[in-house]
This record gives sequence, structure tokens and C-alpha cells, in this order.
Amino acid sequence: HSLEGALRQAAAAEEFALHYQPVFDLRSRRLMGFEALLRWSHPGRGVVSPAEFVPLLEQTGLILPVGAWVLRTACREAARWPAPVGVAVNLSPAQFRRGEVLQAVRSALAESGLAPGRLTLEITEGLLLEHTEAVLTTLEALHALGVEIALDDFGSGYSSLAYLWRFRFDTLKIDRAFVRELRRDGKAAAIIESIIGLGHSLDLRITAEGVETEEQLTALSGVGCDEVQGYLLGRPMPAAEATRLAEAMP
Ligand code: G
Ligand code: G
Ligand code: MN
Ligand code: NA
Repeated sequence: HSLEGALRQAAAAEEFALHYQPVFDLRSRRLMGFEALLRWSHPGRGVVSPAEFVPLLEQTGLILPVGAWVLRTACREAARWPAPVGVAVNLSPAQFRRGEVLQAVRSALAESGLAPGRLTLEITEGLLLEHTEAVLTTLEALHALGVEIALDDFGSGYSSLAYLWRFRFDTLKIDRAFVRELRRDGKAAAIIESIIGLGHSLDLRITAEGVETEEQLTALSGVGCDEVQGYLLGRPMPAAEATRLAEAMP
């Protein structure tokens, strides 16, 4: 597989980079942190989307070294931002399978000196579907380090509610499919409002992803959403730009 060969060389050739998308508190408009998003600049193919290559990293096991690199790099770059601006890192189920993730998070925090409370780990429901007991134990251990855990793409999977009961997440990220429908559909607003009510009753912070219009922002404000992220507020940007933005915010 030619893409696989290219991926194997990418890490050594320093073709990977992280871009950072800002997340804001909806009420105060304060910058809360950034989500780290992996980018691969292939000399021939240009910038390749993680949607294309993350599945291949998972199949080949390359997600372990690359995932550890993502954690290390995100923590090192976030340590330059003014506290309490934090960073969120997406984790793949494969990173949990051999218990690698706990050690990778520990090293990334130790090397960077980043306060654990400034790191959020984003996981998806797919992870919880697969290996419930072992995964819950690892999540508890990660929590014990002081990092925050977010349930990403909430509402897009099958058994979201059961998992809310099994593990105390810090944040729910509402899938952008719901936010997209806010434009035209009263039902989407009702669903989001009930997710927020449920989340708040469990002491969770709610982040809406994929906010692209003022109309969506106003609607989210009306239903009590806590944090927002999306192209309207800021696109993923290189680390240096994220640092400048963080330093410019009050
Ligand atoms: O940035 P973009 O919208 O193209 O990301 C596409 C998908 O890739 C999203 O589901 C996102 O969560 C995932 N992704 C981005 N960066 C990482 C990463 O560092 N690790 C993992 N496992 N997934 C990532
Ligand atoms: O699965 P996850 O939520 O981690 O995916 C994040 C992805 O969403 C990133 O690849 C990012 O580029 C993309 N994204 C961020 N903001 C927006 C937005 O406002 N609209 C759309 N369509 N995608 C977005
Ligand atoms: Mn995410
Ligand atoms: Na998401």
C-alpha cells in the first residue's frame, strides 16, 4: 500500500503537524483553549485530511507512535500559551488497546510541564462500545492524573446515554450534525436543548462544534450552551498563530 509506506516515512520526515482550532466560552466570549487537529503535508499529495489517514494509522498500528507524538507536541505547544488556555487532543480506540495511552499522557505532561488540568482528552462512543471494562479503568486512571475527558461527536453514535451513566465525563461535545440543522430545523434546537439539560444535570460542560453562522450561535446561546467551536469563530491554525491569538486575548 503506497499510502502506508508514505505514512511510515512521514513521521521521520517531519511531515506531520498539529493545527489548533479555538474554543470559546459562549457567554463571556473568552478563549478557553484549542483542539489539536493532526495534519499531514505530503510532498506530492499536499495536505492530507486525517479522515483519510487516521484509519490507516489505526490499521497499521502506526497510531501508537503518531498518537504519542501528537500528545507530546500538543502539550509542549500548549505550555507556551497563557494559563488557563488549554489543549484538547483526539484519541483513537487503538491507543487504549495495549494500555499505551496512560504512559503517553504521563510522559507528555512530565516533558512539557503543562498543568494536567489544561489537557483534555477527546474520546468517541466507538471506544466505549468496544472494550468497556478495560477502557473505563484507563479513563479513571487518566482522570486521576488530573486531565479532563470529553465525549466527542456526542449524539452521532448508538448508546450515548448509557455511557454517561458509567463514566463521569467533564465535557460533552455535541456533534456538528445537530448544529448544522439549527439553521433550518426546530427539532435540532429541541434535541440540543435536551442534551444540554441532561448534561448540566450531570455537571458536564457542553461544547457545540461546527458553528458556522451567527444564527446558530444565537440559537446555541438561547439554549444555554457553554462553549462553541467552528469556522465562524476560528478555523484550525498553525501553532504560531494559535500562540499569537492566545496572547492577544484578554
Ligand atoms: O481536522 P479534520 O476535520 O479533518 O479531522 C477529521 C477527523 O480526524 C476528526 O474526526 C478528528 O477527530 C480526527 N483527528 C484529527 N486529529 C486527530 C488526532 O490527532 N488523532 C486522532 N485519533 N484523530 C484525529
Ligand atoms: O471528530 P472531531 O469533532 O474531532 O472533528 C473535528 C473536525 O471538524 C476537524 O477536522 C475540523 O477541521 C472540523 N471542523 C471544525 N469546525 C468546523 C466547522 O465549523 N464546520 C465544519 N464543517 N467542520 C468543522
Ligand atoms: Mn474532536
Ligand atoms: Na467532534
